[in-house]
Amino acid sequence: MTRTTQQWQAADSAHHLHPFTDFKSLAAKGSRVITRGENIYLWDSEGHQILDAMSGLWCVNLGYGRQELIDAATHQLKTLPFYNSFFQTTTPPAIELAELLAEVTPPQFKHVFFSGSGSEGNDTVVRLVRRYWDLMGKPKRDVIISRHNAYHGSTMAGASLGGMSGMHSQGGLPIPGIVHIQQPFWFEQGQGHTRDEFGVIAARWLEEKILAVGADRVAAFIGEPVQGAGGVIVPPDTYWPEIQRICDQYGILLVSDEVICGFGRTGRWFGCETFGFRPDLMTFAKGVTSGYIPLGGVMVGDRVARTMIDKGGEFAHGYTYSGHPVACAVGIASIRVLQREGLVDRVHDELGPHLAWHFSELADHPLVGEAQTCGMMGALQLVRDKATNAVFDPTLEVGMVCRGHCFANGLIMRAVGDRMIVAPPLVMTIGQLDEMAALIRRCLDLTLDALTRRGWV
Ligand code: PXG
Repeated sequence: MTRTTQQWQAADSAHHLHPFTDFKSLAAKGSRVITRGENIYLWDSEGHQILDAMSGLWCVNLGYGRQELIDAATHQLKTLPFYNSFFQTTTPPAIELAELLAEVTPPQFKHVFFSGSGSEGNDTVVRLVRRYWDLMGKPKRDVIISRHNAYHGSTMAGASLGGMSGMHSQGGLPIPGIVHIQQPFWFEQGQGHTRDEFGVIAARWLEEKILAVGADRVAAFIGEPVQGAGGVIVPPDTYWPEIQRICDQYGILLVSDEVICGFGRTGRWFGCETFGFRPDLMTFAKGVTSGYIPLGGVMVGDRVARTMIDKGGEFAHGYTYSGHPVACAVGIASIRVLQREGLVDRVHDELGPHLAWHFSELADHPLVGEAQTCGMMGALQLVRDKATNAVFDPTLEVGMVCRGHCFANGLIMRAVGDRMIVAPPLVMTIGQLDEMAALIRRCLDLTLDALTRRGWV
């Protein structure tokens, strides 16, 4: 059924509560209705074409309309649309995807526990970590350390692991046993040090927290290799190796949340490979199916898997959709496309460097104080005064002004505060990257004009 935009919007605001949304202000304004996607472009209900520089929500890494993924889902829907993996049963797609994940992940990973999303995957992480230490005879080791401005999902455990103050203030979070340290955000906290010096300083905050909590109480540390929703915060090269050293020294489990960084986004299969650390557990979602269907999970490294398998006893945890056959079939198809088209190497050798080059050019723009990229993700920090890196008053919401110009000019770019971020599909051509960079520059210029007119710069 075709409806006008206004009709869609009226029905939407009458019945649909959107995630992370002020329902009152959205109802007054009306949603943008996205009706179609092809390759890296979307179309809205007004017929506008939009370049999707966020890959949906960091997930449509292979672009829209991939026939291989559609065929895999269709075939599986016809053959067996659902069966569970409880009660000693399984299905061929779940087995084959588990096998394939063991092949493409680092060598310590031979086992996977499936979930339906990244948030659920991180709930599973909390359960696995605590079960592991119980089995090791150390049930008091139950504290998990995470970071402020981390994003690990929106379930009670996911939001607790995350470090978003706005989420913690609603609903009495974090849950007990989860504590946070500061993030490795050089622009905000490290100026005055070199990036490399700051990386070590930021990692040592973990050691300080371990000593404050008590080393015999700490179960695990969790982090995103690059913080995504927090604003594409690329840590200094020295950060993760020092985190690894500290986790090793205190025997703490290291968890890499690869929901955004996994499956090629950083130019290696997983972000931990780009940054040189060796996690015990790895959460994934999004890119595993290129976002075509919900699927997530946790890769369980030998240290934890062997303990759970060898010691035995039921792990009392699981979801109806753990190992959903249709989702797993799409996961298999999507990993096969990444392999067949050599997309991970292409991000590493060609697309990532080209994006980095564009961002280094954009760094000259008067509004840009810092430009960072890692593989196919990038951030532009907007500043009021380029010479001093003075930032804008946050209440001005300058990032939202810029995002408004992007929306109006056919570009989807996210604003996290005054940090403008992209995570484009991994299938982009060089020409499409050039087109995206030209749009970004135009939107920065329009933003500068608007801010100048308002007297804010
Ligand atoms: N971990 C990380 C690192 C994520 O980025 C999740 C876990 C949770 O995944 P699910 O599938 O439960 O949503 C995420 C999700 C944003 C934004 O505004 C980012 C995410 C989700 C929604 C919005 O950038 N990341």
